Amino acid sequence: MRIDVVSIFPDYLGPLQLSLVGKAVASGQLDLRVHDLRGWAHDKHRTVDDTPFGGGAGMVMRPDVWGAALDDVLVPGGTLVVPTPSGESFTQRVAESLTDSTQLVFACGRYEGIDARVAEVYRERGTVVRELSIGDYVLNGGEVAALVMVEAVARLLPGVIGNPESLVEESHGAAGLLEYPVYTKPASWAGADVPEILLSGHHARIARWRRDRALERTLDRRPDLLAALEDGRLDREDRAV
Ligand code: 6GU
Repeated sequence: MRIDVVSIFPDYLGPLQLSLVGKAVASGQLDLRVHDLRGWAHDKHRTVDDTPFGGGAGMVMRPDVWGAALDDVLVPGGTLVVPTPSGESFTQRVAESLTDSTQLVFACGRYEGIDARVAEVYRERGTVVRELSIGDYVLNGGEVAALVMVEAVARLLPGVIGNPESLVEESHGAAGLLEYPVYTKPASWAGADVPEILLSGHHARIARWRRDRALERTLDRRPDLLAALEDGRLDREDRAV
């Protein structure tokens, strides 16, 4: 997959050189390119923003500068991702859907955002445009949100995670539940013991215990996720929890 990130702060994307995503880039699994939006500004001050029509606080990013950048960076069939607090929720399902694209272009806005015609015009031209929010709070720009989304997508690409089984049981995975608690050695630490069942070797009972803890946790912390489970996703033993 190719991922392009366009920002006035390209250095913000530096962490993508580290850890698993960095390895995916180094191994060629991920073709990651970070661009400075100011390279497409056309005045000597390299202006990218202006005052909002209709008045109000702050500045808005100019569509002509963004248009020049996106025309150069988007390849046919590429998906335009616009991180914005007014977007649809970015979820694990959305991350999974983004892995179908051969190219993702992240357009990171600052200030009060990007002129609304940019998303509209690229949509009209047939580009898939996803305006996405990573949560109900406000960041200063799209860069940190782009970091979050690139990491969530990159770890789903084939070969990026060494053991793909670790993708199966995690929170927000296929079960629709939060993940059960996990433990490692030592079996006793600070007066706290690892639950005995996990030392028993009874695989079926361990699986049931983990499922029960996942259900309890989800009910306690994210009842909205339980309510959203499709019919038939809970078995009779689940209902007893
Ligand atoms: Cl995607 N961008 C900004 N600026 N703030 C956010 C966000 C995105 N998601 C949540 N808050």
